Amino acid sequence: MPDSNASDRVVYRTCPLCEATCGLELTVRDERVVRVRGDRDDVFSAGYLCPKGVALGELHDDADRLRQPLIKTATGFREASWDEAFAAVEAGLMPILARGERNAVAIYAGNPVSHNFGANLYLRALIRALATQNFYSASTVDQMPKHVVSGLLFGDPQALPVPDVEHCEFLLMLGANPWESNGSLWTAPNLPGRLKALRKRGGKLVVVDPRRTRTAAHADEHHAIRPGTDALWLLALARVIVFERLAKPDRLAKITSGLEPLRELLAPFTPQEVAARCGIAAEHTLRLARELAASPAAAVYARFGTHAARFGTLAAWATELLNVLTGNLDRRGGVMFPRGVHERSREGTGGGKGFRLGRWRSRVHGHAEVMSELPVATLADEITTPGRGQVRALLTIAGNPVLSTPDGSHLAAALEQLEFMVSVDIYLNETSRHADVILPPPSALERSHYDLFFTRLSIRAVANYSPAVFTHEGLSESAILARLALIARGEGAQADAAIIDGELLDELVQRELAHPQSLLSERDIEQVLASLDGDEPCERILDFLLRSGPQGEGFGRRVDGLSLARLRAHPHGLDFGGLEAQLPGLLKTPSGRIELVSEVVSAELTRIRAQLLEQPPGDALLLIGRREFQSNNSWLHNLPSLATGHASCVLHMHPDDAQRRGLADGDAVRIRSSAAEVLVPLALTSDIMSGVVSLPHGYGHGLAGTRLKVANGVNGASANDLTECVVEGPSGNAVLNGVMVDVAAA
Ligand SMILES: Nc1nc2c(c(=O)[nH]1)N[C@H]1C(S)=C(S)[C@@H](COP(=O)(O)OP(=O)(O)OC[C@H]3O[C@@H](n4cnc5c(=O)[nH]c(N)nc54)[C@H](O)[C@@H]3O)O[C@H]1N2
Ligand SMILES: Nc1nc2c(c(=O)[nH]1)N[C@H]1C(S)=C(S)[C@@H](COP(=O)(O)OP(=O)(O)OC[C@H]3O[C@@H](n4cnc5c(=O)[nH]c(N)nc54)[C@H](O)[C@@H]3O)O[C@H]1N2
Ligand code: SF4
Ligand SMILES: [Mo]
Repeated sequence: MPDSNASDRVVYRTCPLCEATCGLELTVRDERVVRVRGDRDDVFSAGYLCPKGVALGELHDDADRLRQPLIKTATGFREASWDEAFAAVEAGLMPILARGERNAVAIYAGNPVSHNFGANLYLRALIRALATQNFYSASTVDQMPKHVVSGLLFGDPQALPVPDVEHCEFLLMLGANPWESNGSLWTAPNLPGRLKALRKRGGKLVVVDPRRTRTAAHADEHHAIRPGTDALWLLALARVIVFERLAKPDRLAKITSGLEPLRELLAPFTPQEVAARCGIAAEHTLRLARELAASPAAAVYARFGTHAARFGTLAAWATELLNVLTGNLDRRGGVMFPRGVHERSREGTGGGKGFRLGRWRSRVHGHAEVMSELPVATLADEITTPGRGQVRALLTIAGNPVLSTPDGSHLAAALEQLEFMVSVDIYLNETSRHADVILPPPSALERSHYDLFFTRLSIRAVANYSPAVFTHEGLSESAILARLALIARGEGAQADAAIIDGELLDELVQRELAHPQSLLSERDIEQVLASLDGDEPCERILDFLLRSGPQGEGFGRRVDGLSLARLRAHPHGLDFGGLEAQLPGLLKTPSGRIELVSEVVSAELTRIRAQLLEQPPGDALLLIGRREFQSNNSWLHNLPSLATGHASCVLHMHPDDAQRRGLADGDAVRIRSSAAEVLVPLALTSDIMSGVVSLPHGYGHGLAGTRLKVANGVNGASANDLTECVVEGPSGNAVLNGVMVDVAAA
């Protein structure tokens, strides 16, 4: 810790790196961050942080982080002015757009977009300007099954219930490892602490995971499950509850349709039948089903490991089915819908248009559209397969699909076939090296921050705004996306980003005016707009959202209501309380009820019987992933404090499996899948179940033409060279866990 200094400046900000939204205290001296600590006064995180948050200063200072646009030339990239860069984008994009085939330009948006409110708000303008059906994002290598199920059941794919961990007494957790990941689709800083508290007050934590993870080690019970079989096992739990007449949906019964056919639908999934396929003995399944049903406040939570695997949608469905059958959906201590602080209350109607998928299909493989997206697993084939609608240009925004999406080397080769590519990214990395133009947004400390996205998934309605720590010479990310949108619309490289600012704000105004209890009726709209706070246009949009949201000051209606100004005055955040019951008001299904059984679900139940339940148990070696505490997908490996000093990218294997193959700890091994083969060191551990091996993703740096001095020296291969372009089912999510592999001495 540095000695304090009279010129030190202490600032508070929310960490934008993962979903936990920790409050940080940064000490700045001579325009450098000299210390990062957890902000003990933060209303939500109370001082908690992890090593990634500590590295934010290092990320800002990283000499390899891009500060100027880059344009590709015959001899490599050269630095360019912003005007030159946008002119190059216009020159590259217009000839393709002029051919009149709107699907010829694709967009891929990566995970950091969801941690960046400017990018989040303005991405919409870009998508709209291009009007392409080829929109892809990290959602289809992550959580799309969860959205599909919320869409089908509740009519709103964004209505994602989260465990009420503060009051829960029995938490059944599958395919999640919050001890390393800090939680996902479940915003709660210091989840390890909250889970310890759950157990301390007499609650029970049961973890289902092919590996004995750190989370599993802190649980009351751990059950190893064969990858890709969670849906089967969860269906067996539901069967026990239904057939033993333990279901008590209580008040949910009145607002749920589809309870009647369950007996028939679930009949084949007996604990005995599924046991050999899942690797969990029937006696445990029976007992856990009974315990789950008997608990007055239980939650079933399934995450990444179950979604990015075979039958991910069905696993997500069976998860919510259990929460409904036990009466724990929307109940204190069960799973509840976060309240949000800036979104105009969704309440009131209890019914709506519902959710549809498959409004269009991908050209080559016919995958269904979901939430206006196509599966990124199919992007490479959309680029390489000739024909009308072939993707000829790609814009990547905050994404590194070459390392993060399946069959990455196939995608990398496809990117070389594009006529034109633009990356909005802070690094010249494995993906952006393929771009013709790279546009670098400000660092995380050069922009203001508000969690537009994760407050929707939070166990408390918390609002926290952080101003930029450092000033920035270049363009904001929202301005970059606005300029791209204007180019796409044919308004030229010089067009003023303010056009898009005005349109986005106007859209919000119109939406508010259309609201039955509009806050703007009887208001002078010009005056309201002039009163919006914020140094940047995206901040004024944020102010509008805050002021019109459920906690908002309502444009003068509530003196103590929320606004950007009020948040500025509260650097440790404002807490508007915990989870509250929200049904049936939140439902947007056509019937106004929870629609448990749909055609999509019935078809998946038929498919899992044929393809899993009625097949002999598999004995192939299956590859799964592994997140580690200091990692963040593919992109923090250039920071010495996080990436060096430990060997991460090693293959974990059970000693019995190694013995059978004549392998020993530390051996160099060749992993082969149907997609490719890679070489990595082997580490033996009995923490992984036999028949399963694990390799972290996000490695495989060191590719020619990248500018990542530290990362390029980190050993490791890309797990996504091994994964295949296979999707799990109706959500189009890639199957990243449970990939069949062979392992042999290298
Ligand atoms: N095998 C396997 N594959 C996986 C996973 C797995 O567990 N196993 N996990 C999946 C999951 S959950 C996810 S979310 C995806 C992530 O997939 P992606 O989002 O495609 O990949 P990231 O590695 O997160 O890359 C983020 C990119 O954003 C850039 N970046 C960082 N901050 C900013 C910013 O503020 N603005 C802009 N414009 N760029 C920025 C980084 O330099 C990097 O290039 O990977 C998925 N892939
Ligand atoms: N340190 C760190 N934190 C992160 C990230 C990171 O890269 N590093 N990434 C962030 C992102 S983008 C996300 S989406 C979240 C994800 O956060 P989580 O949802 O918690 O996901 P993981 O940490 O990948 O844990 C998934 C677990 O599923 C297990 N698993 C694999 N296959 C199966 C299966 O078929 N069934 C079951 N039951 N389990 C299986 C794995 O062994 C692993 O322990 O983490 C976020 N936080
Ligand atoms: S847990 Fe997540 S939000 Fe908290 S400091 Fe670490 S990376 Fe940042
Ligand atoms: Mo993710």
